[in-house]
Amino acid sequence: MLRTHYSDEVDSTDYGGNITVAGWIEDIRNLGGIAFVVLRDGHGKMQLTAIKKEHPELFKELTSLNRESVIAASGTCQENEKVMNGWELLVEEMTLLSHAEAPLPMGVVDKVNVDFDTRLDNRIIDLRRDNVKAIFIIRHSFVQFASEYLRNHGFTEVHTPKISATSSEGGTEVFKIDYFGRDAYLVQSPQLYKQMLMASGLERVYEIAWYFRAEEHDTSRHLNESTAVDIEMAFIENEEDVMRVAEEMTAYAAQKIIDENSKELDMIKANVDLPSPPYPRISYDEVVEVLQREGDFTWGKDLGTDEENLLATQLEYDIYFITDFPLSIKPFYAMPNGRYARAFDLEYRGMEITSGAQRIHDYTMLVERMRAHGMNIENFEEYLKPFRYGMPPHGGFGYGIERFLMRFLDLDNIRECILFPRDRKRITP
Ligand code: AMO
Repeated sequence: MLRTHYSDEVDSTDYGGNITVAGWIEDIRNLGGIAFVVLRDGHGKMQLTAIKKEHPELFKELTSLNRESVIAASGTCQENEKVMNGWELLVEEMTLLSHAEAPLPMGVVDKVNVDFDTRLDNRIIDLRRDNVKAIFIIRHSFVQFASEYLRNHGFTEVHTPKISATSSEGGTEVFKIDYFGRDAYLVQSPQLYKQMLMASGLERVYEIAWYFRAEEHDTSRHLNESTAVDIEMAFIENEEDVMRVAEEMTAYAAQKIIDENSKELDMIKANVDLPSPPYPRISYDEVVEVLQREGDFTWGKDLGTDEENLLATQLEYDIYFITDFPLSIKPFYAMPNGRYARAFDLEYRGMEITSGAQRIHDYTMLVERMRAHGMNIENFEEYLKPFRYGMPPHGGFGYGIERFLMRFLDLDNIRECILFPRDRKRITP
């Protein structure tokens, strides 16, 4: 390798010895006879010190480099309590690995505000900033800990197709593609596949899934390509069994992030407190009462951003479930319960982060509901087939990863939580 140590690997046993480090030049302070360089690697920062009279050529070369150039540097590791980490590298040799052009399209450490589009246009440089990189380290942890929770509870990770002949969530929000001359769609959710799998004997499955949605909404909470933790579980009694997984998984992952990512959480300065489960359950009818007390709202309408914001001001809960939605506003696969559906949303600080339901497992009832939704049954034969040959009662949820992170980390825009956002205007980088 090009280095012997990361910035955070050096300890007192290295003092006095020769080490090699590598990274990006964040800053150079040339005081004439001595120069201090802040070098940043994937683990943190360190100080390199170059002394002109000892290495005049090296001094000249190093101090003439542009910021963000990539170098490897070797020399004596010297204890120095006055500098960061308690040591500095007295540079004796340097290799320029990659030259950075100047000016940079945006600064890495400068305090000047950069607008969000410039940041996203230069996402790789944006990611060099500690507080931005921290979001993706926490995202990595969330995926790890949510998976850990599910695996510990008998869920098998699966990967289902992202190209399909049919669409699951209906509506116009679907990307159509040309599949060798036939119409196909990018899947909006693994919904149909995870339900089909319930007849396979893989009784509990989860997927870290891509959702592709041709959303009309161009808002701070919608993406056209997003990710979710999707689960499906068989032999449930009702949706309550599914809600328990959603809340326990949330609490487990949040606590593990708090325990293991304190450095990154400090960089983001987020208020990550979450109450312990069980989270409150509030029925749609109760929510409607609150909304009607505060303004006009008709029973049977879906909840939009305005309603969610209003509820956040009226209900004292940070996180809660809305249950028992009207059947008419939930997808065809939701299990009916009179005029209600056995479906729920998980609301976190005024935004839906998850929705789920007990599903219909009876073939005849499912076909009837699909017809009621105006669907062409012929297009769904493959989905329906497993329902004819032994389908247990089941349910599941889709849990938006970016939505969760946005709320957990107190971020204003969902685009902060995905590396390369896709929205109505953005398809690059
Ligand atoms: P739903 O459509 O509610 O349900 O999606 C589930 C969750 O995925 C996230 N999400 C999004 N995040 C960002 N941008 C989007 N455009 C977007 N669309 C959805 C949200 C949402 O709560 N098949 C069902 C789930 C199920 O019942 O299992 C479904 O897709 O956090």
